[in-house]
Parts: sequence; structure tokens; C-alpha cells
Amino acid sequence: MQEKMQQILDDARRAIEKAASTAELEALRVQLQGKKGSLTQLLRGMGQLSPEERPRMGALINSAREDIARMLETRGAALKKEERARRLREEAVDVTEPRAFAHQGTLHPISLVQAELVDIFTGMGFEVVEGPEVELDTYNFELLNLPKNHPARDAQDSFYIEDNIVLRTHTSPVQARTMLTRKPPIRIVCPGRVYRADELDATHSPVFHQMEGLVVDRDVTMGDLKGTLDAFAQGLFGEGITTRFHPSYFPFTEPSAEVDLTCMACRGKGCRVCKGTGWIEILGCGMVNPRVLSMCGIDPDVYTGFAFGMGLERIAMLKYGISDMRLLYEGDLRFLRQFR
Ligand code: 2NL
Repeated sequence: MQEKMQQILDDARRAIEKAASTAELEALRVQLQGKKGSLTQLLRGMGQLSPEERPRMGALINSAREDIARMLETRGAALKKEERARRLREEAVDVTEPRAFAHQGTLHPISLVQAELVDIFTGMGFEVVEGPEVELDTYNFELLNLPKNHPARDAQDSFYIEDNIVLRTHTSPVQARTMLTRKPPIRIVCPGRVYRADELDATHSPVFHQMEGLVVDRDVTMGDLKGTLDAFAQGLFGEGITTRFHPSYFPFTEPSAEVDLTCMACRGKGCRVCKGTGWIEILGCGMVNPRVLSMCGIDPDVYTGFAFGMGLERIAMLKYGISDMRLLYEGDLRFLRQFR
């Protein structure tokens, strides 16, 4: 029996040394120390021994059991250390290694155009002012000389939230608010999102973007307006681009004009883009209607002003050769990634 036990101990030592992982060692531990373990079996066999032999044998088996427990623990600690070292080695990250670059977003063409226009006008001394998209009827219409029953106020054209509240149909209410709260000189541009009850097609959208400008001071003339827009045209499309005014009508300006720019596609020669005319219509403008100045708290006998407005979608389409406005709203990355 003593020999058998020595055999068990030797086998256990060899097996424990051979165990290559904590998992393997744990399986071995169950095998050695469990109810069906070889030492337990041996202990059970003690019944057959003589009463004199029993205590000696019992002590030997217990000491063998302790040896095995110690070996398991020592080997277990060593394996755990090895496994941890290996994991640290394998999972190590070289934070200095250059990575493959993740996808980088791009600015939307409307944002690009807006930023460019803002640059041009801030370069001429204009400030950027923004305001709410949900607007009171008063600011969106009344103060701009669009009285009740004016056709532009029809529910067909505007999104009404309540009786007196609309989604702004232009950014003019931002300028009206500015005139009401500040004293001239005023030189501002107001970019932003505006809303009209239009069906979405290649050239219209119910949500689109505008930028309007307003200058109010003593002695502001139509010459100042023309000079400002000439500088804008050259800033946007480069040297050799000029403006051409023709008479128009807006309730908030008097006189009013529509402004053509030299066609940027053919530089005025005449092409498909300008339908052979050499000119492209880009904006509307005029001298601020004295009634508007007066309603906004500015004395029209002391001050004059000019204002203009343009659609950013139209400019983006002309600048980048986009033929269908819907491309600007679909969020197709194959389209958007071209603008970087
Ligand atoms: C266009 C034409 C225009 C204005 C906007 C304006 C604002 C105030 C007073 C007077 Cl507060 N005028 N804005 C004036 C003329 C034209 O926009 O075609 N926009 C897309």
C-alpha cells in the first residue's frame, strides 16, 4: 500500500509539472483531490489494514495529500503568472504606431457655400446674426410690409404652427429684430434655414437656405448696394465677374431689383448654363422700404438702407454643377464625399 501511494504521489508530481494551463491544472486537481481521486480511494482501502498499521499509513496519506495540495498551488501560481504575462504580451497596443485613418466626414455643400459667403461679407465688415426658425407673424410678415391678406402669406405658401406663428419663410425677420433692438449703423448678414410649402422637385424644396444682408446708416445709396454686390460677385466667382440690375418688386424694398452675375461657367460668352445670355440670376435686392424702416423703429428721414437676399441651394448648384436639388437632401455619401 505504501508503494502504491508513492506511485500515486510520483504520478501526481509528474502530471502537475506537465500541466500546461490553469484549466488543465484545475482538471487535474479535481482528479487528484475529488471524491473519486486516487488518494481518497487509497484512504478507503485503509479498512483492510491492521489496527497497528492504520495510524502510520493514515499519517503518510495525509502528508501525501498535503504535498499534492502544495504542488498544485505552486504550479497554479506559476501558470497564472505565465498566462498573465502572455496575455499582456499578446494584447499589448503600440500607441505610437500610425493607424489606418477612420472615415472622415465632410462639410455639406450648403455649409461650404454658407461659410464662403459669410467669409466674403465679414471681409467687408458685415456681422453674422441668426434668429429663430419658428417665428411670430409680426416679424416674418407684418414688419416687412406684408400685411394680412397679402398673397405671400397664404397658407399655401407658409407653414403655420398657430394663428400667429409660422416657420419663417425668409431670414428677413432676423433683420427686422435687429433693427428693432439696435441703432444704425447696421451691417449684417443673416444666413439660415427657411420654409415654404413647396413640393420637392429638381429646383424646389420645402426646407431650404438663404442668406440675406442689410445695411442701414446715414446716406446709404443704391450705389453702395451695387458696389457691395459687385465685390461679392468677384469674391464668389473671381475677377471679371460683374453684376447687372433690372427692376423688380418686393414689398420690403423700394426700388427693388433682381441681380444677374456674369455667367461663371462661360465668363459671359454664352453657354448652356446661362442659356446663351452670358448672365445668371442670383439674387434680389433693393433700398429698404421707408415703411419697413419706420415700423422697425428707424427714422426714414435720417437713415436709408439697402437689403439683399439669395438662395444658397441655387448658388451651390451653380458653383458645383449640381443639376437636381434633391441630391442636396438625400444624404447619399457617394455624392457628399465629392465635396472635400
Ligand atoms: C430673394 C430676394 C430679398 C430682402 C430680401 C429685406 C429684409 C429687410 C428689409 C428689406 Cl428686413 N429687405 N430683404 C430684400 C430684397 C430681396 O430677397 O430673391 N431672396 C432669395
